[in-house]
Amino acid sequence: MIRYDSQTALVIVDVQNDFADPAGGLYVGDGGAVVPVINEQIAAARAAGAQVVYTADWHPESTPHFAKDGGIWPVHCVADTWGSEFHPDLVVDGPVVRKGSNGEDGYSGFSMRDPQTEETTPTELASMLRDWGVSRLVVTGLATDHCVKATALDGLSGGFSVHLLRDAVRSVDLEDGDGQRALAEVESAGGTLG
Ligand code: VGL
Ligand code: ZN
Repeated sequence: MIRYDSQTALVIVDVQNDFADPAGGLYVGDGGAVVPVINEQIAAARAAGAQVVYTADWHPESTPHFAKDGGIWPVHCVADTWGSEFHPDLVVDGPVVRKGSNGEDGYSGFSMRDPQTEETTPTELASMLRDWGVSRLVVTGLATDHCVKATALDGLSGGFSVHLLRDAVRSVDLEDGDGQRALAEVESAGGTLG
């Protein structure tokens, strides 16, 4: 069991229908399996006085993030659609950080990248965590090889310690092994896996 305390935040990355439901626009194989695992973690975190925060991929209808507009991804997580809603079984008990609403295509919960200028701007996540006095993150969600990885790596470079919960993540695996490589990258950047 993971240790939670008041200086720890459980970060739940993008557990949205488009990733977690087989009918979703960018279904991550077995994505829905993370939901009960994450719900247990939410209960444990709350019982120990830890913080719980969610990120949501949140795109306009057209964005260079999407293949139809010059990017690489099928349409997913368009703002205020079924696909951008959280999985219906996910317990939502904490603030939500939305990313991508202006067409940005960053993956991290901490920052957004303007695809035209490549300029990166922070989301409210880091300041929220600092206001709470959080120093340690437990990172979960979808997808291991994109938003989970980017959020974990940004957390580490932002000075947080990061624990990634293997049972509570799943990967897209555009290329075989992407998920495994992402875990290795997080570990070699100083994160722990468990
Ligand atoms: C994600 C691909 C595109 C993710 C978001 O949440 O991991 N992956 N947009
Ligand atoms: Zn996206």
